[in-house]
Amino acid sequence: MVELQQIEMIGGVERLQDKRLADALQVQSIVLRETTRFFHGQGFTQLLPVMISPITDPLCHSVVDASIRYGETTFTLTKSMILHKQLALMAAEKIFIISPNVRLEHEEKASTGRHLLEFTQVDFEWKGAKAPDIMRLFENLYQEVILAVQKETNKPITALPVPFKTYTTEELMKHYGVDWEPAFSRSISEPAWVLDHEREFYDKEGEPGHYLNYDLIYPGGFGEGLSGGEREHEHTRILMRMERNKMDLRAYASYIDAARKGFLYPSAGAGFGVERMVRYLCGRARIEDVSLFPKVPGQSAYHF
Ligand code: ASN
Repeated sequence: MVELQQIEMIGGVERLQDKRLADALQVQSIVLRETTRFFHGQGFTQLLPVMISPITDPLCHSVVDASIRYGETTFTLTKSMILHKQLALMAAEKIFIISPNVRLEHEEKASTGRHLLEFTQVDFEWKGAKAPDIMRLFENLYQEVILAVQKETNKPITALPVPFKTYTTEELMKHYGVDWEPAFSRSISEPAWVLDHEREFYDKEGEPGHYLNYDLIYPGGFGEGLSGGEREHEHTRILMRMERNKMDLRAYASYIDAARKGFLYPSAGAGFGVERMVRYLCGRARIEDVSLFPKVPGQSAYHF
């Protein structure tokens, strides 16, 4: 018979009674409530999340495969809903999803303090929008979240001056080197935008070698909290960008076909990590400190 009391649990089940976790849960609840209210107020339609699909975000870094074979189909767990967001714009012009994502990160990501194998992002997309539309939209959402958290908790956070300052990856690399993010995040005292990242095929290229995308970086070493961009939507551009990123085109045949038929539209959007925002607002050292059932890269024995 299994001696239940002898099973050792990561962090111990007692941590669920930690007052700081209850505090984070309250902040998370406010973030989700205010976000939902905000997007509905701005005329966005809320979608249900997609959790399995033959296609998902290819990401620009490697993770452990998370696929499930079912009959003739190989489903993969959603890494982000970016491709489904683009397709969903056929059904509604402005959309958002509170979207569970699974990214089985390799062990080296454990040291960042901001990666979980399973996390939730608020993912949104707006047909016909440009980068500044999304940046201003998020700043407004962020201010409303801050006001609510201030009012309902004792957190010493203040409303922030907007628009946030904007930098480019080019200038930050000159100043801090290729791995600019940690030092830059520690050097700022308010969130800031960083433009022009070379990454996945779907972020639109403007001038050759320059990308119409943006990340939001939290201050104090909390690092990246949102990423997004204007999107490639034309068939030939998508093929060219996928080939350049050495992607397996056969795996994305249905998406490429939708683009060929003209079903993808110009759009822009972004996604912000819920746990990362809560960690920043609560000032906690690591992302698992704000998660009830965290899955941390590199750990392997889980009970919940
Ligand atoms: N949600 C992001 C976006 O909209 C994509 C991602 O999470 N990788 O660009």
